[in-house]
Amino acid sequence: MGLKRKMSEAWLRSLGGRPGLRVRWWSSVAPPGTTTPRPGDPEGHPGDPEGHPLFSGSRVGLFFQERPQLKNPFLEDPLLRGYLRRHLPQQMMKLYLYSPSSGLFTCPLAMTDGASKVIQSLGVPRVAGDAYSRLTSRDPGHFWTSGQWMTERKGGSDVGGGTETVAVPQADGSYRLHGFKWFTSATDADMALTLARVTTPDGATTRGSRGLSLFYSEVSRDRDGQLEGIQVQRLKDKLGTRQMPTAELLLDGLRAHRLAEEGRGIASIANMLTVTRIHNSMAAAAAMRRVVQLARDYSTRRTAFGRLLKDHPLHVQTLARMEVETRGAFLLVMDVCRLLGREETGVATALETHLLRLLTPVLKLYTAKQAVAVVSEGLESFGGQGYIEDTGLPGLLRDTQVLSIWEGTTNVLSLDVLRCVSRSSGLVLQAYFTHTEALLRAASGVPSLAPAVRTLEGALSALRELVEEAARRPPSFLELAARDLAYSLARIYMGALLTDHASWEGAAHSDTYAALRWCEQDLCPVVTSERAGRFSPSSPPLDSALVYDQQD
Ligand code: UCC
Repeated sequence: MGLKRKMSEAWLRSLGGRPGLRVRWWSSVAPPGTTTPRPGDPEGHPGDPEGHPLFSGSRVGLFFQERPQLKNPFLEDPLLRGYLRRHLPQQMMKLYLYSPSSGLFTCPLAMTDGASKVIQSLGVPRVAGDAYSRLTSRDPGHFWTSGQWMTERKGGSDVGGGTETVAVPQADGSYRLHGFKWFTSATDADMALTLARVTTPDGATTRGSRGLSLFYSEVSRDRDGQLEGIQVQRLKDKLGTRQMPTAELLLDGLRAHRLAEEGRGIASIANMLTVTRIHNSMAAAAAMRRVVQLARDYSTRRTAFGRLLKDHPLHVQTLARMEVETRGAFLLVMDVCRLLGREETGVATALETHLLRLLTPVLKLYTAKQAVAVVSEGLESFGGQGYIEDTGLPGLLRDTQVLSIWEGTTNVLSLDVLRCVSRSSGLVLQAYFTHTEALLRAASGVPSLAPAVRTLEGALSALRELVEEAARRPPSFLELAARDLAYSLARIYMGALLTDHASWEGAAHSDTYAALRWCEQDLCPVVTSERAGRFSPSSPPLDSALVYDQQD
């Protein structure tokens, strides 16, 4: 008799039950498709043929209620179809539909896209010519995927402080890499872009970001099938994205080629970060759309308290909130894709280039947070079924959680926003204000949108005042304000996009309603927090006292 059963019987005895009583709560789950007769079921039996009471051995299918059905994601997405009718962007739309069904293949695709952009931006150096033709090939036999190995043992945010890998120059102009890459996603890629410190003849390196250079390596095997210059230490045991291998790699003399000027590693790989951050955001918007579609379908099948869920106004209100978030995310992702497309085809104006630089971190940080919240809410809309692995729903949440972590966390990206503001001497913000005002002007002639336009104009002007005031404050003010500032930039811009979309002649009533609903939230949290004193010098010690509270 197993330990579990012994414990169960002891527990039963302690309750006065008889050990022989047939309570089999540890029974295994029945094969998929079988169901248990339920109380009130006219087909049901009061007990099984052996006379055990109803439910004496629980046998369940995957869903007690009808499963939600994933219908055609394109036809079921009026926003997408409307947007396409209006803008018809080529580049990214397929990815939006494909992403949640891709089994995370979109991750290596993101890095492949990013790597080809980096190589292209460097004029396709001869040594990477073949790789470039493979990364951009449509022939599956020729196509390669690329990894991006940036994160080392000391962490992935402070790349300049944490990169220990060294690149030892070789007589033929190539390098040998020695180091430990701690988080390499899509480990099965054919090549990778990575950062390392070039050594001098006596083995010295330059510290910090200025010591980093960009390298390209192919992943190859020797005649015995062993990886050349790479030892896989172990696969990472991750919360989600388990379909895609992530590993710790020891680079043990890996052959590599420097792609850009020495010491320009971060600046050179920045193009890759831009592209993968946009892919990340596309995955976020697509995950939201997927869970909303499933929840919407389920609400037409599931009955509770005598009515379908779709006939419970409170349930539909919750779905409507998810829908508004999803629409805002979608429009922002597509707008940044539009800017990227214009930049890549050489037709972007200076204003659009500045906008792309500012909006990329804003987009990435905001949509990732939205996706976690919306997908979590989505799981809840299935009740207990959303918590059960058989339904496939919990995996959606696990896979979504990574979006706010990799490719720059929310705070790191908030600081990136500040960095690009100061490096551009404020030009990125000027571009933001100019373009947002233009979007609102275009929508201001539509009476039904007037409340949204007014609210957005108010928020924009409050934001402008805060930014002007911030320039007169010490740097610590802006650092504390960074996250709320990024959220404010996102919410106001998304509101302007929703309003603009609703002002289009082909827009539906629901587009107007979505824009109005979006504007019900605090559009400028940075001003709210500032008014509450959250960025004053007295705040950090209070935060510390709260977090590290030593009360007995
Ligand atoms: O997690 C990882 C792998 C996961 C798999 C990815 C798949 C995703 C696909 C999902 C789809 C489903 S990889 C590691 C993730 N780690 C990061 O993303 C790094 C996070 N940290 C940062 O972003 C930091 O801001 C750093 C590392 C860039 C900050 O370093 P520094 O040294 O302080 O950088 P600087 O001094 O600010 O910038 C150095 C240069 C400057 O150029 P110059 O010298 O010309 O002025 C900057 O303007 O780099 C430029 N630069 C940028 N340019 C820095 N950041 C950017 C940027 N974002 N865009 C353009």
